[in-house]
Amino acid sequence: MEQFKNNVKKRIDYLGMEIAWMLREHGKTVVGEVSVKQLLGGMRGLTALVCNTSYVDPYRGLFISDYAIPEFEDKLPEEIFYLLCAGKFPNETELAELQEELAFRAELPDYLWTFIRQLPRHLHPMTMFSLCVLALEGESVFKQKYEAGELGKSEYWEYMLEDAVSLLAKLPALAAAIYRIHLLREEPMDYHPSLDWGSNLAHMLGVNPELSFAELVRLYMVLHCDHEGGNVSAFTSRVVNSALSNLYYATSAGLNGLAGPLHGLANQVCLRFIRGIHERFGESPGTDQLDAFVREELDAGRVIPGYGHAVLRVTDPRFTAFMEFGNRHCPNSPFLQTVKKLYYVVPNILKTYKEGKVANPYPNVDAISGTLLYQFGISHFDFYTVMFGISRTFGFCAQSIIALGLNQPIIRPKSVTNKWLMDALERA
Ligand code: FAM
Repeated sequence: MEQFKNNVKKRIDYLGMEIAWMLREHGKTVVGEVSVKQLLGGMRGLTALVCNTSYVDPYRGLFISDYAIPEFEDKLPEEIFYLLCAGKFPNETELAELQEELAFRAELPDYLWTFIRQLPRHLHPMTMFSLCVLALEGESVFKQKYEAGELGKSEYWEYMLEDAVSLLAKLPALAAAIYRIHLLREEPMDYHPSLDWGSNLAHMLGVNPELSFAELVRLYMVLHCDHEGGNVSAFTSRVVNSALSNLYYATSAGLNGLAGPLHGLANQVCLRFIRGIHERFGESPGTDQLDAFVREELDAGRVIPGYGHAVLRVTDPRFTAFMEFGNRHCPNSPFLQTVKKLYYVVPNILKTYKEGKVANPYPNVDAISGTLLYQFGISHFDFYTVMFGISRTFGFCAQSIIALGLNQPIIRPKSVTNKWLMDALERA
């Protein structure tokens, strides 16, 4: 992995130079302020982190380096990992080097197979997935070297990268094993050495041999890979890693955040939502029926899954990319048709709901991703967030590799009490 490491090192050196300049010239310059509302409101809109792997523009969506979604949506997941870490796409030989390494490390250790088979069946697949990543923790080369006192601070990132490639390499076999053994109750499929990482995942899931399914899995992995640093899962993973907990600990922690219904679980909730609509109105509901249904949900105090976002203020470009895929590959799917009708109905309702309090009435990625997985044969909804988690692990890993390369310290903001805050406000 020499070329990969060299390219990541170049990026870290470049970012490090920028940071040195900012600290030298502007270490005490104030670039923002915090309101009481932000302090009490989940830090929404507060600029408090630097994350160099990706950026979310409220109106244009996800950027990785300077590339917007239409410029990278046709790439392989391993190319995206390269871009997240090195800030550039790999050339042919660089890609081949990384793919060879991923293939070399893809096999699961025997103890993990035993662990997977013994997992209680009632656990949610996200719980299984997170537990399995944690169970691999002993594989961490970073941990072994650190404990042996063999690591200088400047080498931390290199061993994070080693661990990242080993972990990512194993995810297709690991996730597919959970799906097949526990949800399908079938035997796992063998890894296919001639296939790339994403095609192997599609192949090992074993639900749909069509090329278009591999294409969907590839797109799914690319679109979910990272979404800057402040979302629940990425931030959690980074905070855990900032204590020098290795990437297995950090990834498992991030996955646990992703498992929440306001975050990654929304894709599974969305599909149940659409199925609920079909059960009630049939597979071709009218827009007036959908309008009434959505209003009922809101009146019952429930959120409309797949709509809204903490940062985005337009339709999520990841939603649009999936919609284009759906239009090409399954335009007549009743689920896709209902997603489209909801897109027509929901924003108009959310715009005026709670006196216009909903900051973004438009769909996010979760409003459609599950629909496509379902259409292509992944019929167990509980697995959808695992798919999200496999992909998001690329981002968790890249963020920590870069942060440690830049010697970022342990994350530890200061919290205060109501009393402290009220005293401060009285003095202001
Ligand atoms: N349905 C109903 N109410 C909503 C809503 C929705 N889809 N989105 C926002 N609101 C409400 C929200 O609950 C809040 O009400 P209260 O002040 O009474 O608590 C109000 O509108 C203002 O919230 P906001 O500022 O617009 O959004 P937040 O930044 O607080 O929250 C989300 C963002 C994503 C948690 C929120 O929009 C939501 O709950 N959406 C539905 C769940 C979902 O789709 N999550 C997936 C997000 C996705 F991008 C991801 O992480 N994978």
